[in-house]
Amino acid sequence: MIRATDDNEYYELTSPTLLPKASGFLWNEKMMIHMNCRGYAVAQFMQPEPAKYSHAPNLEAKTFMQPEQPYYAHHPGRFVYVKDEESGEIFSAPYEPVRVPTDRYTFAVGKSRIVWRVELKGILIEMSLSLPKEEPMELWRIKVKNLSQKSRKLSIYPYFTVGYMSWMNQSGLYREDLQAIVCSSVTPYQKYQDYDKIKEFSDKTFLIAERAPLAWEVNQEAFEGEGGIMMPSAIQCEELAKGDALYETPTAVMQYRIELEPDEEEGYRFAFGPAQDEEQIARIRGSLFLSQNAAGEDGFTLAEREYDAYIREGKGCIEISTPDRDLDNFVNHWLPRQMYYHGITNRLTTDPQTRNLLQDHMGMSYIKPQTTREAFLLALSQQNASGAMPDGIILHKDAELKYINQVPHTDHCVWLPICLSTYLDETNDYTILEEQVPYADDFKTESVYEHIHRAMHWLMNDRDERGLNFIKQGDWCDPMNMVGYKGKGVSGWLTIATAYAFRVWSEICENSGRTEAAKAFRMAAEETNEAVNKHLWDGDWYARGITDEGVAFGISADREGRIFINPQGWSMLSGAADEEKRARLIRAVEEQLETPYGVEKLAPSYTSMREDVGRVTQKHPGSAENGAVYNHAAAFYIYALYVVGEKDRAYRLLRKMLPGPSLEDIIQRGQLPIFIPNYYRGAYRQFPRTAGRSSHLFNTGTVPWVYRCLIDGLFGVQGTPEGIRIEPQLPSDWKGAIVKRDFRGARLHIEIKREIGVNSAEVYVDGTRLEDGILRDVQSGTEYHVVVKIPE
Ligand code: CEZ
Repeated sequence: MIRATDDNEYYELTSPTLLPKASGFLWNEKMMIHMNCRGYAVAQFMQPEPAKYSHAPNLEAKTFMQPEQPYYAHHPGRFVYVKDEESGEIFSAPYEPVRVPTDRYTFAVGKSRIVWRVELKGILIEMSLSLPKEEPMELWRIKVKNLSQKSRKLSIYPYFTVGYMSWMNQSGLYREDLQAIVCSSVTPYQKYQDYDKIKEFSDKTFLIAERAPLAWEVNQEAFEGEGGIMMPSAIQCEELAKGDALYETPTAVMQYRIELEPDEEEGYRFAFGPAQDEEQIARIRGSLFLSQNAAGEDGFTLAEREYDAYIREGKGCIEISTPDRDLDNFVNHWLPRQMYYHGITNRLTTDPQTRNLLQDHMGMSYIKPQTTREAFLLALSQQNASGAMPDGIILHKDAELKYINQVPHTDHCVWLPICLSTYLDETNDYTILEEQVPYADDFKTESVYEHIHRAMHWLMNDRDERGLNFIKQGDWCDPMNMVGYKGKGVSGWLTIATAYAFRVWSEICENSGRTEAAKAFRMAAEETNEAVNKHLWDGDWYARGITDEGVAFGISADREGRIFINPQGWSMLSGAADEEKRARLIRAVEEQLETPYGVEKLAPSYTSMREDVGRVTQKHPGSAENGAVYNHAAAFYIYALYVVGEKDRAYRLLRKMLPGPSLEDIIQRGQLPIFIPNYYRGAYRQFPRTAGRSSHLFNTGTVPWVYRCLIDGLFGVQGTPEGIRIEPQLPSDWKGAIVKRDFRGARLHIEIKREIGVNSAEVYVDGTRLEDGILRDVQSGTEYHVVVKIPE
């Protein structure tokens, strides 16, 4: 039902109904498309703000990508209707809109291509989607094959939804000269000042066909008629009516009539996407279909090939072979891809939240560290001289500051040293600290070191008399907006995270020869930890915060929101929790937050508004920050478990981030193991029926933290200023593992194996034992053979 192909290039699902929301996604420099297994699609392109060319059937709200997207009969999608001209039977691929049960069905999600193979009544329909590398458009191949013993007369109707484009102006027609359906619209606006921007928009949607269709329809209502979307009247007629749309909802459907002998097949290719004008559409057509290179390859094939190469650039720096094949597949093939997506697209926003930009680029340290460097320098150039980081980083001169970035959150500074440390571990590029960068509100230029120093001091000062950090309208938890809006409330998590940031910064100072500063920040971390223990320890775990009215929350006295995961994990990172506290809080987490699907963000989930905590309590219990298995928070906790050497607990939770291995688990999650979603439903103890359900949202800060769990924790191959420390933390029931690690231009082939008589890990490099497990002076271009013997 669900399996990786032998070459691990694709992940396949063989039923359209088992996991009806299963999906895959593709992206390029300008767009993203999220395709579900039944043919529904959500696509966005940047101009520079996200925009659509295939819209919902009614006026759509503009919002960031949302979890648990509902699908419905008229949801935007890409489909092929098929009519048997002899029997009159009608069905569709991949499954929607007609929903005729298939004889055979495969939804295959690849890294640079999504393919469906659908067999029905002796006909095979194969649909395949790829993208070019730069341009926002979809490249579709559709193949029809006669699998039956007799010749067949068919009409096939590729159907690309265009939807409700605009209330000001929308229309569409077939252009013979372009061999394309062209739909036009004007993005609605009201201020004349916006006209200059609007007039440059790609407000047209095209469907270019390589082969001239017999007929077409461009009018959604005329197409559906009384038959409706499942059995459109236009398809029941002999030929589509070649209609147009005049301030009517447009659509793009074409008809091809074919006769196929047994085993005979026909192929069609289409390009679907946004354009500014007809000249551009003509150019696109010319380059894709009407010209060839010296090798006889046309633009379409070349674009597919270039795209594949582009996606392959997003390689990680480890390749693993462990007793857990699903983990291997995910880590070797899909996890770096998801990190790369974040680093390249910035989640399709022009003003990513500062913490997101920094963490997404922390992930890029493992793939393209040069990009990380640039992102950090850009972020710091938008810092205020007070040390404060803004809520969003502007990536484009015309970017609009989004709603969430108009809400003051106080955590952005902590991410600077934390994310930078990963970049330094990977590259050892301490020269970044000396790079001169301006401030947003001051003419002076200072080094990156000074910038972060100021950020650390900002955190040190933005505190109350107890030494606890103010939360204002949120911290890492965006919707925790009413704890401190009156100016007094503090964040327990942020205070703990600040202690950790000081600790990390102190190490960076030490490594760059700044001993005094290192000492000062080590002390600052200790003092902060003391304040944390004095004011936030609740007996068995740490409180999440203290409200404007001085009420501690996330404590045992609370009926809902008694325990939050973030303060617990981070207290292990910051060093606030000593061994005894650690044991207690780990037990509390296991008893109250752990579920078969991972560890929940808080529990019990709030069932009604708590006005001194904020809108997080208004989210549906078990969804998102209100007690889901919010994977980003779960990853922090797992990382912390590795840092304190809790390898079995860490792995148990890490494994739960992936659907499976049992079919039952995969069905409950509803998702293929090709990305980690931002959450699985939680509130397991309150609503077990829905617990485990995937949000299907692949935008998440989880992935770089999972990669850190693998590099710094599980496989123990973290960079240091001297070289690389080899210190694996395999779960007890693994006999061994093999890891290929690319590091600063060198390649390490590491074999980890249990051996009788070994008491603690022994590391051998090319036969010689390393006493402290650190391989020094790693030479670029060299291959190292490493053996790690660990106790039986
Ligand atoms: O966004 C994420 C943020 O992008 O939520 C995280 C936060 O750390 C990330 O920076 C935890 O709060 O506004 C909301 O209520 C939502 O919670 C979104 O902000 C949330 C979405 O899941 C993002 O896609």
